[in-house]
Amino acid sequence: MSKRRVSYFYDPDVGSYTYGLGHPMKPHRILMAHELISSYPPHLLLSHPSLTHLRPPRASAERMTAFHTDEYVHFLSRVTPETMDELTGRGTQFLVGDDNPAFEGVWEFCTISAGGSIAAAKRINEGSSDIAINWAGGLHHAKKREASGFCYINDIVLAILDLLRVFPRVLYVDIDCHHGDGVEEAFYTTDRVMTCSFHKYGEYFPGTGTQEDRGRGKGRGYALNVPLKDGMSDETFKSVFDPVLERILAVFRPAAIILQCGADSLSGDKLGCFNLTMQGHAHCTSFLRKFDIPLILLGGGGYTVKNVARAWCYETACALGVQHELVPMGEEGGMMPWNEYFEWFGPRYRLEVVKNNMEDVNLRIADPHDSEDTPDNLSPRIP
Ligand code: V1P
Ligand code: CA
Ligand code: ZN
Repeated sequence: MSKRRVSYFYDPDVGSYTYGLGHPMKPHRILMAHELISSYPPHLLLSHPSLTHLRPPRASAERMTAFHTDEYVHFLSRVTPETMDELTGRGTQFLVGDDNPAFEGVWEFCTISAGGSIAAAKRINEGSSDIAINWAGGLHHAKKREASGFCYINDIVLAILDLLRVFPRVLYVDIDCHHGDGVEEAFYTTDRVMTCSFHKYGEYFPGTGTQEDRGRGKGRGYALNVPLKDGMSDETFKSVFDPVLERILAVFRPAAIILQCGADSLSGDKLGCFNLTMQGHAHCTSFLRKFDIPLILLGGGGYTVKNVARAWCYETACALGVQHELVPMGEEGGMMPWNEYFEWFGPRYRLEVVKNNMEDVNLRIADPHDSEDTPDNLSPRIP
């Protein structure tokens, strides 16, 4: 496998923010992933000759208004837990419900997350990297004037807008268990960005992303949704992902790709309902890497934090093409070096996310008495 110049963006402050007690989103998982990456012999990952380890500049309010309204960005830059009620009109504007608390440092957290994705796009635009990674990004639900689903600033939309200054066509692929609604909506009417989200659909947040939603106007056919059911296995996922992406790459011919690697599609996730192993999830990174098209890897969801750290560490290795140094070829997992969070990875202390015995409902044979039970969702239409 040929070499790729990889940029890895990490801000050492990111893990210190907290959405609050009882909230499933834990920025600390990004620090855990970083510590795990750092625990491998340096020449393998962090000091690999093809990897540049960078601390991204924080995104400015002005950069954020490339997508978000001035009013919303101004609000976010000022809101604190104390001023929340007054600034949101008692919770009716900007931040809605318990999903998006005005936690201490929310603005700084947004500048770190967005700063990493903007810096990643810059490296790709300059041609100084083939793959750029920001595990603090991937916050795909944020809307133009509103936070949604734990996402305040849509770092992905900001990165795509930057890529469009240089590249004629950008592909966005989203393997988070949730629908990438914010990114889809932002580019719904353009033929320069194709969005493709794989997600659980049916009584599941945010409720959008049917196969029928395909884009509008000039953008018709440039939004693709693959609605899925519970228990998605590596084999079923690959059997859908590979042909869909092969076809998109052949027909749309993107000049740059963003892969949102939401880790809530892994087996055992606290909010997710799929059954992917670490390798099944990382297959998407390795698959897209093969095509030698500039690639940005972003984070996203992921609520069983030890597995998020495992997957993003392994996917950093996939970007470098050294994953078999961490997990021997054909094996389910590999030994994990001692690290700051070693005890979190017990009882096996291995770099692995194993599948469980849940049923893969995507494979259930269509029952003529149950209209919900059709295998249609496994054959998406591609323009
Ligand atoms: O289901 C909802 C809303 C709350 N109801 C009124 C509907 N929210 C979900 C949000 C999931 C966000 C996923 C984000 C991502 O795609 C990208 C980072 O992964 C939700 C859930 C849930 N089980 O779906 N919110 C919460 N759980 C929650 C639980 C405790 C405290 C705060 C939020
Ligand atoms: Ca998705
Ligand atoms: Zn998610």
